[in-house]
Amino acid sequence: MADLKALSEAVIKGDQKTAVEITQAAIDEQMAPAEILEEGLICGMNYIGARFKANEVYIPEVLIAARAMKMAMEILEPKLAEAGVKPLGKAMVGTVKGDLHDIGKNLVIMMLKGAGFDVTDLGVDVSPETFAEKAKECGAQIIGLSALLTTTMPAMESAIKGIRESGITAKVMIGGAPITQAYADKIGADGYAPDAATAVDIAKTLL
Ligand code: B1M
Repeated sequence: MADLKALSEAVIKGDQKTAVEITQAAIDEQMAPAEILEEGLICGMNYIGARFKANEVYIPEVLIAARAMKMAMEILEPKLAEAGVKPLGKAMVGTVKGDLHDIGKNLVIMMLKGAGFDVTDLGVDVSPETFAEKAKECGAQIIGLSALLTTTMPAMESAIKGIRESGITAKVMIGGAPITQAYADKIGADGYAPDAATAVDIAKTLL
């Protein structure tokens, strides 16, 4: 049986090959994609995050762990998406201007896809204008904004302002490590989620 603890360890070590192999083995064994994600990949990345915060590992270690997680995600993502029976709604998600963190955003996207949402990934460093333009283009019902830096939190407020001024009626959901419900209320977001799993619940209530 595929060992999810070993998968976490492969992410922690930045061992792409093993991370992909165990993920594939778990998929082949019909393990639930959400379990592979939560107990294997997210668990490993959270550990690296805590050690980075404690200055026990540095940016290169974090980057190789993030790369291993991304490689494994590439094969897991279609399985998460397959779990959705039919699109629940249309969403688009991006990391706000000035912010290059995308691991959490990608998890939110994968979980939304897994829950059956049709999701457009806007990438990172997304300007308020781009959020508004793309929402019009793809007809998103939910626009997700992610920020990981206290310095990029204000870009969320600018994005919401730009979206509202463009007459777009889509609901805006925000999240990211420094974000709180109080901040979401302050800047006029329609929803806030502390993690990717809750993001799915909130997105469903916003439809
Ligand atoms: Co950066 N970084 N980083 N970093 N980094 C943090 C965020 C930091 C807390 C580390 C620290 O100092 N302790 C700190 C921010 C401090 C602050 O602002 N208060 C920090 C810093 C300072 C920086 C740089 C400025 C460092 C430097 O260059 N001096 C720089 C900034 C670059 C930039 O963006 N302009 C930088 C760079 C980097 C790397 C490139 C090395 C790398 C990013 C790789 C990548 O994303 N491709 C990196 C990483 C990996 C981290 C940490 C270690 C981990 C972040 C992560 O991926 N966590 C992070 C420390 C930490 O969090 N402990 C840190 C795992 C991920 C699953 O969690 O993204 O929180 P998270 O997402 C969660 C929830 O927040 C939520 O769901 C996700 C899953 O459950 N969520 C949403 C996220 N978005 C959501 C959206 C939603 C709903 C929920 O709705 C739409």
